[in-house]
Parts: sequence; structure tokens; C-alpha cells
Amino acid sequence: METDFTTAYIGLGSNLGDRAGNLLMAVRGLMEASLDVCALSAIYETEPVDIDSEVDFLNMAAEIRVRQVSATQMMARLLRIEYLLGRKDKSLMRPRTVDLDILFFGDMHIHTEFLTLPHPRLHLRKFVLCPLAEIAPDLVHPILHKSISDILADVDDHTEVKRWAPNAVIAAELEAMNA
Ligand code: PH2
Ligand code: MG
Ligand code: MG
Repeated sequence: METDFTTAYIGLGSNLGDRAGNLLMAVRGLMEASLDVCALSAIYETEPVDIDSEVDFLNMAAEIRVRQVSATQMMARLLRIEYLLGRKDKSLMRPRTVDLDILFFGDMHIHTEFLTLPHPRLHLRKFVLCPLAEIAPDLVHPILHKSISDILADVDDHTEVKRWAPNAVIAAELEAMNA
């Protein structure tokens, strides 16, 4: 019996349209693509980093377990989900309905034109580290040899990352209407 599996982590982001709906549709897309979703973080509202966006992102992280699926095959499945959810513009820094990035694929290190693993910027970005620390605080980065919670504690990124609280927005809007 084939029991070998790989645990991978992905970062999900959306800054266009129904941001939370897009993330949750993407989670369904992962399941439909036979990517076994074992854990999901909460949703975080995050200030845009290195990108000109009027709209804050929503970000989350997922733990995925796969058998007999390569990192490249998994990336192809993620790109297909992005495409199905309407990401027509492939340029890196444009608003996107959903962006799915592989952060780790087991301990694999690779660097090709198509895919770099671990994700080359994950250790610099609170919008990735906060949700990831929720589901994998003790995961050790295979190049930096530091845990996600230690990387997060030391990160030099001061952008705002907070738990997404949709009802707080509604309450603030009601308050403004009544003011
Ligand atoms: N993704 C980017 C660039 N900047 N900023 C935030 N807050 N969240 C993201 O997901 C994000 C970003 C490129 O993929
Ligand atoms: Mg990205
Ligand atoms: Mg991407």
C-alpha cells in the first residue's frame, strides 16, 4: 500500500471583488483538485506589500497533503484554480481574484523559471507568516533552519495584518450612517 505523502503549505490571497468568497471558492477548488486540505488558518486582512492597491488583501494559509503529486503538478493545479476563478491577467502585481502560492512542498528546494521553493519571499512577509504560524508554528524552514513562529517574531515587516472581522466593518458602517 502506498502510504508516502508530502505535506505542503500554500498561501492564498485576494484583493479583488468578493475577497472572502474568492478565498473560500479556492479552498473548494483545492478539494476538487484532489489536494487534501488538512488545515486552514483564519482569514486575515492585510495591507498591500510591494504593490499599488487601494484595496487591502485578504490572506489565509492551508496545509495540504498529497500522494504521488509533484510540486510542479500541484502548481499546475493551483494555476488552473486561479484561472477558473477568473484571474485573467497573469502579471504579478495586478489585482487578482485569487493568488495561490506554494510556500513549502515538504523539504523540497527547487529554483526554476516556473517555481521556486520554499517560496523566496515568505520569510519577509507578515501576510504569509501570520496565517501560516497559526497552522504550522513549529514547522522549520528548510533553508533558514528557523521555525515559522521564530521567523514571525523576528520579521522586519511593519505592515498591518489583522484577523478579518466582517461584522466589525458592518458595525462601523452602521455607526457612520447614524452619526
Ligand atoms: N501578494 C503579492 C504582493 N503583495 N500584499 C498582501 N498584503 N497580500 C498578498 O497576498 C500580496 C501582497 C504578490 O502575490
Ligand atoms: Mg503571491
Ligand atoms: Mg502567485
